[in-house]
Amino acid sequence: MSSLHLGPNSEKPPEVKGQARLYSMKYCPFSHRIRLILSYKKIPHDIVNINIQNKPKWFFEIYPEGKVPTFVDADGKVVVDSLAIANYLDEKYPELPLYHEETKARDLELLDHFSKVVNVFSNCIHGKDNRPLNEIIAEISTLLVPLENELKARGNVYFGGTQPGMLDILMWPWVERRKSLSIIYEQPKNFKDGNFQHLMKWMQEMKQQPFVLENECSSENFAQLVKDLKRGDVDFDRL
Ligand SMILES: N[C@@H](CCC(=O)N[C@@H](CS)C(=O)NCC(=O)O)C(=O)O
Repeated sequence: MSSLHLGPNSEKPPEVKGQARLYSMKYCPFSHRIRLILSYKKIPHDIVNINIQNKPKWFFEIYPEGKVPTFVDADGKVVVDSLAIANYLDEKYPELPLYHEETKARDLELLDHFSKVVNVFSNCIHGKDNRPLNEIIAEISTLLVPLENELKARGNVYFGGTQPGMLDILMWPWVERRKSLSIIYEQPKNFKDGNFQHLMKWMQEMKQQPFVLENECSSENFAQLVKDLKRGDVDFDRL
């Protein structure tokens, strides 16, 4: 169950005894990572959405930095930051493990590498990158090369093998929002799909996973949110 985005006049929704809770924002890619894991592993939880432009006071009592995702486990333990929450959930719910012993260290290295893509993307959506879109796409493409090579070397559809794993899931929110860049920049993008055959196949397969479909965020809605944020007129519940 997911709520409207709660603001300063809201009251904290009562917790359901024995159930974990994710504080989230519908379009936040970091929160999206955790929603994907909760769905994939079928972990009982509820979702409370936060208006991150105008936060409720009670939310700072849970996490003084006031960021989402914030995960509050059934026993009251608070875990913040998407990678830390993801690792916490994977340890606590080891069914459908998201790492393999042999590839865990490399997965973490590649996740660290992928954070460079996340940074480029963040600069774009926060209006901090004035380069033409094709230059930005060229930089992202260069950053994707080690990921393409890794998929090829692993010889499976997913980084996780025959099923999606941690790297697949934690990268996905930005891949799913990829088309928003040309909408935000109002410029066509020139991404050379042919150089990324394994990633393209991976994307097609990921798209069809039920837990991915359940949590879909369209590039159009995301781009609209970014434009609304820029104008300073955002209604997280309108889209
Ligand atoms: N490193 C954090 C980033 C989380 C983050 O930046 N969340 C944004 C929403 S997408 C947020 O809460 N922004 C509100 C704020 O910074 O006050 C993570 O991986 O969870």
